[in-house]
Formats: sequence, structure tokens, C-alpha cells
Amino acid sequence: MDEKILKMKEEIESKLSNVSDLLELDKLRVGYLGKKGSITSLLKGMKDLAAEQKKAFGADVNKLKEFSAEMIEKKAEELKKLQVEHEIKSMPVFDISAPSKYECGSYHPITLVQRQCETIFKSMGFTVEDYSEVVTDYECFESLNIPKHHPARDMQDTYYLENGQLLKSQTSAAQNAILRKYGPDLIKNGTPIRAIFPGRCFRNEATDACHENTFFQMEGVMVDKDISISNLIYFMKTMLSEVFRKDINVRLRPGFFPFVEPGFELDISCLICGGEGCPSCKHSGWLELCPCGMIHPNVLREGGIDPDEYTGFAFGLGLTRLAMMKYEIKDIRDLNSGSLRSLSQFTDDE
Ligand code: FA5
Repeated sequence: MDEKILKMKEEIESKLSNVSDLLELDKLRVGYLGKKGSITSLLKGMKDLAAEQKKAFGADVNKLKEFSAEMIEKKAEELKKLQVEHEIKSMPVFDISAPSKYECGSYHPITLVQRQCETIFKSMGFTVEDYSEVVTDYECFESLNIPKHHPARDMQDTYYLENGQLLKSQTSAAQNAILRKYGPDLIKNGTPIRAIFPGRCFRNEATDACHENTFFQMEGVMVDKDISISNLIYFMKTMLSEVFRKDINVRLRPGFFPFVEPGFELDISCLICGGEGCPSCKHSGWLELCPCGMIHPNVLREGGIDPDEYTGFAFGLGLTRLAMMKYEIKDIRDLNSGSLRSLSQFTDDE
């Protein structure tokens, strides 16, 4: 091997043994293997050699190049490992059994009732679905038998976006997607559609003790052969008795929603005033909680399901109002207040 090459090899080995960090190592790499590096210069200088020397010299420089690249790579691995070990050693030691110096948070009352309802419906074979908060006019209205300019749209003062989409004003907006998602399994295998979909809803409301502009609902649908109002009443009763674990007065009265026929309003006796009348129930003694009904044939058809063969029910539970009643919160606006002092009073008692 050429003397110059041998010397450079020894020099690289000695320098590498003294390198102690990755930055230094990179400088060394550039110094030898970079465009203007010493090994690269050796190769460039070959043009001045006699033809017979060129071959052997070129082969040796290439060997040196490969050897240096390998050594540098090996050193980089070593240094990275050392760096990680050093970082681990210098990390503070945590005693996971030490008492926290921060106060623990708590679940929001709406989360608590939502989870409770999910558990109840899951135990009855329902799946829990998620749905977006920004939806199309078709999802929120047209697929639900509410064409453009239908007066029923006035019942929900909706926030429209500039692109024509809207903030979901009711969880019913997910009905069509659920029918389309599970309908094929119903038709092919006879598996009933049983789904709930909790979600945040938005309406341009004049807020008061029982109305918010942002509130939660939980929609539920069941579709199969021979589903009737008795099934609907059974599920509503089961859900309420599980949530409240005590007798509460309920009333069912006719209600109009274009996507159900017949439609009902399910009210519960106000638990804040015991039915005597207060601001929480608009002095009526009753609180509208869970409108429901038998899914309209047009909605089933729009979801790809033959209404002559299948029937189903749907309900739209007011989750925020349910939390109000369950935890006897007088004013719905407290639930969106962000006041940790009032919200942290509620714990999962299940
Ligand atoms: C609806 O939203 C229908 N989509 C419900 C439905 C589903 C009917 C399936 C039939 C079949 P409504 O606008 O009444 O209906 O709202 C349903 C429930 O949401 C109300 O009973 C109430 O509990 C709750 N809710 C409605 N508006 C508000 C509000 N501004 N603040 C708090 N809770 C509200």
C-alpha cells in the first residue's frame, strides 16, 4: 500500500478513537470523505500518476474509502448508544407511588351519563357509533324526509357554513349512514340494526335554564322485521330505569318529526321541582327528554331498506338534559360553564 495512504489510514484510526460526540464525528467524515475531503483529493490527484501506478493506487484509495466509511458508521452507532444511555441516566427518577402535587380532574357529568347509557344499550346488543359534527344538508335534513324549504326546518335554527355544510343540529343526521352501513347485513343475514350514536349538536338558541346552543343528544335506531311501538317503549323504559334507578314519572304524547310516523314526545317529570314547576322545566313540571317514533318509510327507503319488509324505531335522547335531571343541576348552562368547582362534584357512582 502507498505510504501516503497508509499514513492517512493510521491518522483516521487515531482521530476516530478520540472523537467523543456526533458533531465532531460528522466534521471528521466531511474532512475525509466529503467533496473536498482528503480521501476524495487523493482520488482526484490520480490524474497526475503514471498509467501503471494508477490501477494499484486507485484500488488502495477505494479500500481506504470503504474502510473509513465503515469505521465512521460504527463509531456513529457507538456514540448514539452512549448518548441514549446518558439521556436515560440524566432523567429525573419518578416515584410513581408518590402523592400527586396536582389535583385530579373528574369526568364531565355529560360524559358520565353518556357512558352509562352506552353501557346499558351495549348490554342490549346495540353498537356505539361516532359521527362528525359538520354534516351536509342531505344528512341532516333531506335524507330524513325534510326537503328544502320544509317548515320543519324552522324547529332547528341551524348554523350553516360558507361551503353549504352545517353544524349538526340533531344526531338524527347520522341515521342514513347507519342504515346504509348495517342495512346490507340485515337484508343478507337477518341481523337487526341496533345502534346508538351520541354527539354534540348546535342550534342558534336563545339560551335559558333548559336550552343551550351546544348540547348533546344520543340517537338510537333499531330496524328488523316486525319492530313495533311496544319494542320502542320497552327500550325507553329500560334505559330510564337503569339511569335513574328510581321510579320517575314519564309521559308519552304525540310529537311531530317528519322522519318518524307515528312520532312521540317522551317527557319526564322534572326532578328539580318534583313536578311543581320551576325555571328548569319552564314551569310546566315536565321536561322534554327523548322524542322518538317509528322510522318513516321514506327514511328507510332512502337508507336502502324496504319499508314493506322491515320496520324500526328511532329516538333522540337529550343527553345534556338527562345529566341535568340525573345530577339535579338546575341550570343547563352550568354544564358548559367550565367551572371546575361545580363540575368536579360529580363522580361515576356506578
Ligand atoms: C330532535 O332533535 C329529533 N332529532 C329527535 C328524534 C330522533 C325524534 C329520532 C324522533 C326520532 P328535538 O329538537 O326535540 O328533536 O331534540 C331532542 C331532545 O334534545 C330534546 O327533547 C331535548 O332533550 C334535547 N334538546 C333539544 N334542544 C336542546 C337545547 N337547545 N338544549 C338542550 N337540549 C336540547
